[in-house]
Amino acid sequence: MIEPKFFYDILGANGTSFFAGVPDSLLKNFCAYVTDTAADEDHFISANEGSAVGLAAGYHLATGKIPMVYMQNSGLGNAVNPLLSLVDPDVYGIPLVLLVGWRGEPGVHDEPQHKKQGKVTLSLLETMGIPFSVMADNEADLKRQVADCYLHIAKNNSPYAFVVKKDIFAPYTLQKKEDAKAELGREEAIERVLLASGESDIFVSTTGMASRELYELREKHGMTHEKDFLTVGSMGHASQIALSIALRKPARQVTCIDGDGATLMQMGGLATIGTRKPENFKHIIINNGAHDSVGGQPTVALRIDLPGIAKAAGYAQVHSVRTKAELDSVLSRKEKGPIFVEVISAKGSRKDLGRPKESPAENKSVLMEFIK
Ligand SMILES: Cc1ncc(C[n+]2csc(CCOP(=O)(O)OP(=O)(O)O)c2C)c(N)n1
Repeated sequence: MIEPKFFYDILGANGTSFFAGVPDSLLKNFCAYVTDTAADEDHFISANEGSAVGLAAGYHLATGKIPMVYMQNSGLGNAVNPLLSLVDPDVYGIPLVLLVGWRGEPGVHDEPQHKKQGKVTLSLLETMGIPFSVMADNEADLKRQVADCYLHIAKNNSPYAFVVKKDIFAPYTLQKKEDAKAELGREEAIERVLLASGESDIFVSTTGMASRELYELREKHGMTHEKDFLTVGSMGHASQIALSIALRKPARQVTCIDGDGATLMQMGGLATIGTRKPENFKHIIINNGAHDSVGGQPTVALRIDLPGIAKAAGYAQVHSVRTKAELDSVLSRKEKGPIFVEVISAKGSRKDLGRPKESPAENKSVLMEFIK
């Protein structure tokens, strides 16, 4: 195993002290160490992985130094465009170190949404012409890999990636915790929304714990699962899936259960919802100010006015609630949508939280049957 401090320090010895990225569960110990250690101006938990590449590029332009961009491999898709049209040596040639968590590594059990991405991660890097090492699990080999990385960067002015398998980084617990003072936890908030819903309502839930909790809550209350689309991958896109269903099925109520990290990641989607104005659309944002599902690293969502943004984007009704009573009161109103409800929530989840038993393809077919 590699101590986060060891890797952080050898990067520093090579002149890398700027970090931008979106957290990942496989990188969570390293990300937490960076969050606690790097100065605020040297660490950006960015809206999405493409923006992290942009931030890193600007940092390099301003300082001449080599930044690091970290992400889960599912974020490679968000980063492909700036990697190929901005930092690539065929374009501007901007050096950077990439750190990519390898979910879905072939032969290692993982969730269905990671399977395809895991299979193509190395070949995707090869196709993009980004040299990489699968990160060593011992310090001596890692030192050699780091030396190769900076030699390559010095010669080619281009990115170099470390691909990180499961359990490579030694444990590190995040010290800088920004907890929202909140009465509700995410699961409790979802439960109240679920219990206030009608028989024919459709739910689309976001990536991470929220979808697992919605699934378990259906079981707890003896309900079936055909009303829910669990957006297990595609972080940030649940609201657009929900919007499109709402527009095609105006007689049904559609509720999107979203996260603050996911909302920030694809915030432009709020403008599409606000201008299409589906009256049957309710957008519930569980704002715990964190990427809770992958280690609890902070987002900026508790420092901005999300309902204000939704209002300006054209939502018909916007609310922000902090208590069970406030949430129940908002849910009981008969308002026309699109409705935006920010639920300020505490971080954390049950330790024994399960996972959906059906495959994504099964989820899709029962939902389509229900919608028909
Ligand atoms: C494109 C992409 N980047 C990163 C991830 C890893 N990831 C899964 S869940 C999650 C956090 C989501 O945060 P938020 O939407 O605030 O929900 P919370 O976990 O706090 O409930 C992240 C970063 C991912 N699945 N996809």
